[in-house]
Amino acid sequence: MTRTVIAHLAPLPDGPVTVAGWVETVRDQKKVQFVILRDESGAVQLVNPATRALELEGEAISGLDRDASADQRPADRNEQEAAIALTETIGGLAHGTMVRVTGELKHDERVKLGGIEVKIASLEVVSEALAETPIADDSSLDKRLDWRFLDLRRPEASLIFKIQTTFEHALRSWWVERDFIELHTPKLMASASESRAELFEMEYFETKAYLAQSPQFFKQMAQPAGFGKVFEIAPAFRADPSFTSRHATEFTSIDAEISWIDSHDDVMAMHEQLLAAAFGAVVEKHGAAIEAAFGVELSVPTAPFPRIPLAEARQIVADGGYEIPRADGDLDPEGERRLSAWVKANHGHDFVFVTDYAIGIRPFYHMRRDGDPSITNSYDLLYNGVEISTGAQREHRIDVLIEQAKEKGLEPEELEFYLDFFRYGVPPHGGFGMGLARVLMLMLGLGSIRETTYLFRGPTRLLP
Ligand code: AMO
Repeated sequence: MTRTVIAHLAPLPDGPVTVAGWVETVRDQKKVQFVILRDESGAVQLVNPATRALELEGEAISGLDRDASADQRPADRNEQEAAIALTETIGGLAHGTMVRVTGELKHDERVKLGGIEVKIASLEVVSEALAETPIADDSSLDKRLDWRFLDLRRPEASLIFKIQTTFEHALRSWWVERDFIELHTPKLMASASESRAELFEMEYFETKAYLAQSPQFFKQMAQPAGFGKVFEIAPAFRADPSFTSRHATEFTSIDAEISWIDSHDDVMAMHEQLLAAAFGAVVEKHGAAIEAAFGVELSVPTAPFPRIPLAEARQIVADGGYEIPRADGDLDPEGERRLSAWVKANHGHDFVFVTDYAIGIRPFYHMRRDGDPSITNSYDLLYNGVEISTGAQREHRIDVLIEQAKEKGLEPEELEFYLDFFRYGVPPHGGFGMGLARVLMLMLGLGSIRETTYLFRGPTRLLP
């Protein structure tokens, strides 16, 4: 009989079904055994009735007919022995054991778990689990990550990745419907793209290679290539030795880049519409489950998102009684939190674009403001108190670009391949990069991107 996933049982009429999954709990009562079986879609109660009575009777008959061949025994005795075997098997099931069960589906309002249960006719142990589970509900995050495949069996954990799937699908759909081209850019590079710090270097035959910190150069290359609008969702690598809740050494970067913009305003407009659509899809599909699992009433952000120039943002934070300690003028994490709280209180919004970053804290490829070259045409996007994205208009004028690279201490010779992109005609363009795990962490009110990354990579974690 073909397997029915548990979530599809409820609409079926009473009758025979086959389900498969892992044993969550076994409740072995005097006269009846209950098994909670879970699969990727949900959990269902299985029941094995009148088991103890059969077992007692079974003890009485054991020894009498056990030696007789099966076809010589009365049919009901064979049935009894099968029932005893089933009872023993269920009694010995360890948490996590994978089983396949055939039985009778029955709708019964009294059953707390979904108002259905399956009366077990046969149960096959497909893959046994060791009796001792190495993690428990109160295990530390680090211990849970050591046993990530078991940790992910928690329904709230798999829900995160169902949400991630919906979110990414919605991003892609939004882009595809608007004729963006999807890129897959190389993650092995001959140079740094963001900064020399945080760069993973590796042997590459006779030379050195670096792991891509961002698809920055290659998504920009699509502009002189005439692609118009592009996106990529792919890994990025940063040799960042920090142990914060928001940094990983490998993360999934969501990137977009568009041609023929007038300024970074056009990038922000695309960015906020994209997010509104993707959050809409998540709320529609998972809103109720998110509230049940994480206690978060997720709302769809309305465009336009508030926009606040960095200098003003600093003033707001200072007026709130917090002195940002960073000498470079950027917001620190506490400053980001306070600014977001202010925006929530005054604009009722979970998102805020912080704009007009000074050139000192932005990379060489950001375009500087016409009429005020101390400021870049760039922004950071904060969501619930944390930076999730950086975006900007790019400098596309080759002579200006070379000057800015030199000013930042970069060797134009090392960047020749990139600079060539700007020598044969290139439209004005801009885009953003956004960390997937950060968006999910903040969306679900979780404490770390380790929870929202399938397999986290950090300075001391390469396993599993
Ligand atoms: P930036 O370096 O700000 O910009 O990165 C963009 C976004 O990527 C995420 N992110 C990270 N997530 C987890 N761990 C990390 N170590 C990490 N580093 C960055 C953050 C961040 O906001 N090329 C530019 C983007 C652009 O201008 O298009 C860039 O990479 O969410």
